[in-house]
Amino acid sequence: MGSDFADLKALGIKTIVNLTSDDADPNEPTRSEAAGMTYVSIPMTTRTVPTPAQLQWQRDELALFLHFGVNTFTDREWGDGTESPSIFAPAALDARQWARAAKAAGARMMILTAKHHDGFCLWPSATTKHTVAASPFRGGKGDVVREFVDACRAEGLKAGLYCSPWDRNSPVYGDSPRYNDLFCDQLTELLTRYGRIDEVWFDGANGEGPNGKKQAYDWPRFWALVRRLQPQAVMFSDAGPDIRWIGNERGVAGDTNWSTMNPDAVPYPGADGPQIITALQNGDPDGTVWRPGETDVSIRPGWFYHPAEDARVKTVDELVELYFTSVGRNSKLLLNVPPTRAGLLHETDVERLTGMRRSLTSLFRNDLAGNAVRRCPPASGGSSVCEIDLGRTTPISIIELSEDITAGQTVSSYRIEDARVTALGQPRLIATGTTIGYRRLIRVPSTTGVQVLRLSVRSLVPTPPRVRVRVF
Ligand code: FUL
Repeated sequence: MGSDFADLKALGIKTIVNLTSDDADPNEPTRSEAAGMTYVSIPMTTRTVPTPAQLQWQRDELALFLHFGVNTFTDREWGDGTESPSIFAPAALDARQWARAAKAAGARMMILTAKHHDGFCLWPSATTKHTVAASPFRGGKGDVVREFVDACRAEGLKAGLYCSPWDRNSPVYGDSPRYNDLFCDQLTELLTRYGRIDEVWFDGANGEGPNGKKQAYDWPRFWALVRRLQPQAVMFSDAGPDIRWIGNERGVAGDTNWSTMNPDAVPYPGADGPQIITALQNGDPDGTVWRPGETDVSIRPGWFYHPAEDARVKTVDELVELYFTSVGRNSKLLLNVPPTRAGLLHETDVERLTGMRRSLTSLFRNDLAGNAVRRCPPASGGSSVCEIDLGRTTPISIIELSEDITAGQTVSSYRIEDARVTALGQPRLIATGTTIGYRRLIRVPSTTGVQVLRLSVRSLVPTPPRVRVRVF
């Protein structure tokens, strides 16, 4: 031991941190000195864990995103803020139809673009005239946010709101303190008029105002306001604070995906650079905050509805694949389904959503490991090996692994083998990978059948994690 310390000292390392489990006081780090080194044992219970709201957010697995506004009527993706409110005229808007489609998809929440970059407010805001109140919708008496929230409640869904900080209509955008005041007023309206809101979604888009100056957002102020007005809501942005962006809009979470993050890795929403995208995709096993990744992707090429994309709606198989690359990689899927100019979800999109859920239900219908016999010899040093005996030889197509994330995320690698020894004297490798987290879905290429699976996991802490295994 003494010579190990000498090596470490030569490297300039003076403190050794060890994560302990049951052999230490569960709450207090212990310290000891040896050979001029400080040895700190941090109880495992100090590992970062999710808040109840983050846990629920993840367990919900799927939410629908609804991009709707003046862009729906101009056929654009980003409005420039000069659109006349008179163009906003959805003749058959029915938020209950959105909510029913969300339920049929198995989503537990919907998130609406209350304001996008064009600055048009889907609610009658007192902060600007650029709102639904100046549109023909419901004779100028309409409130899309109200109808949206009411529909969520009626169908038992949670409601979330996206309010873009970038506002290309506001004359005070770029005049930083004044715009920050206005933005806080808009958030206050959204978070006090409509009852409970469970997710507040921010992007980091940041342009110049009419004064030619770039707006400096006061993120700590925005976040503190949301926390005060809706303490149970999770806040999403590149920089959290509760939920992080997954780093792309293709629907693919990092194959290695830690829910913990180093908060300095992405200092503010909209920060850019390859190392930031890597941090968003993968998280950080040594991260000090719990900030799981949300995977946002659209069912169509664009975020807003464009008639020309009616034939380019993702297929059921593509949607199921997105579920595997998001939920199946320890993330949550936020699937955008944009309302049409009528104010309805397009029938093709609804049919695909329903088909996706039907397909997922059938894929996960029959857990072949439901009555399996598990043989898990005592494990040590953070590694464990379990054999799962399915009771008979059977073809399998999906293996699902889940950690008990209420205790944090600790598995850093896994390996699954067919325990039956082959002619070469080796077990056959089925899959190997890194993180598990809330849910890891592994597709197994067609097999001739397997009876006993051997699962080996390596953990960051000495106590072997509890990993649930399901087989389909
Ligand atoms: C981005 C926006 O610029 C896109 O228009 C879209 O709203 C996407 C979800 O977020 O930041």
